[in-house]
Amino acid sequence: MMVLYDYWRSSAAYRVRIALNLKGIAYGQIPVDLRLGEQRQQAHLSRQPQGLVPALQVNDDECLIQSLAIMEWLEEEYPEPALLPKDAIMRAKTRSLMNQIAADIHPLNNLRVLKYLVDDLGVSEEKKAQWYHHWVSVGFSALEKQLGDGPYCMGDKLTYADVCLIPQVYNAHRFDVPMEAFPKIQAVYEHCLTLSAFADAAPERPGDQ
Ligand SMILES: N[C@@H](CCC(=O)N[C@@H](CS)C(=O)NCC(=O)O)C(=O)O
Repeated sequence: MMVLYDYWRSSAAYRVRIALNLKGIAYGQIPVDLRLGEQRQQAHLSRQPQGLVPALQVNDDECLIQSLAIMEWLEEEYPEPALLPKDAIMRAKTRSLMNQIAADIHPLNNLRVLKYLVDDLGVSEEKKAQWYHHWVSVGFSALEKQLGDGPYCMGDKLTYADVCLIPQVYNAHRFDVPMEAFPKIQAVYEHCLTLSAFADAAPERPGDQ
């Protein structure tokens, strides 16, 4: 069975949990507690040299890292249900949304970046929150313009763009980013959470509390 090195609140790990659920793949989970710094311990660095989660042990020999690379591998090895469109232009547009979230929004509000702002650069908690809100809002403003009538990012087909978006919106809610300016993003979020693959992967799952 595959094993996911995971942290419940990690949005990159949350992407992979959703993807595994959508593909119907059973997997085990080993927590790597980011708050305790376990991601920087040698045991984890030997599987993920960057000191980040997720990492997915796919067999006895191979442990894959980087959520988008893992998702692409899953798509190749488990093509059904397809989470990238067949049409090459639509596939490129889907990957564009994935990258806007995973490469342009998420890295700026990652734990280690926020920690560096506060611990090393002496930024106040208030300014840290301002930084977070600013970069998420810049990213969401652009995304909002690219979404249509839903219910998914790419219209009526669920894709990896949704798999990337939902954890980022969860994160934005957690940091109290006002969502009024992003009604399409919020609607996709609410719709996806009605699906068990998303709800079961959520950091706070229904029934947890
Ligand atoms: N591009 C990476 C990002 C991974 C990443 O940033 N993970 C975060 C959690 S969402 C992490 O492990 N942070 C630990 C830290 O900042 O110390 C991916 O998609 O896998």
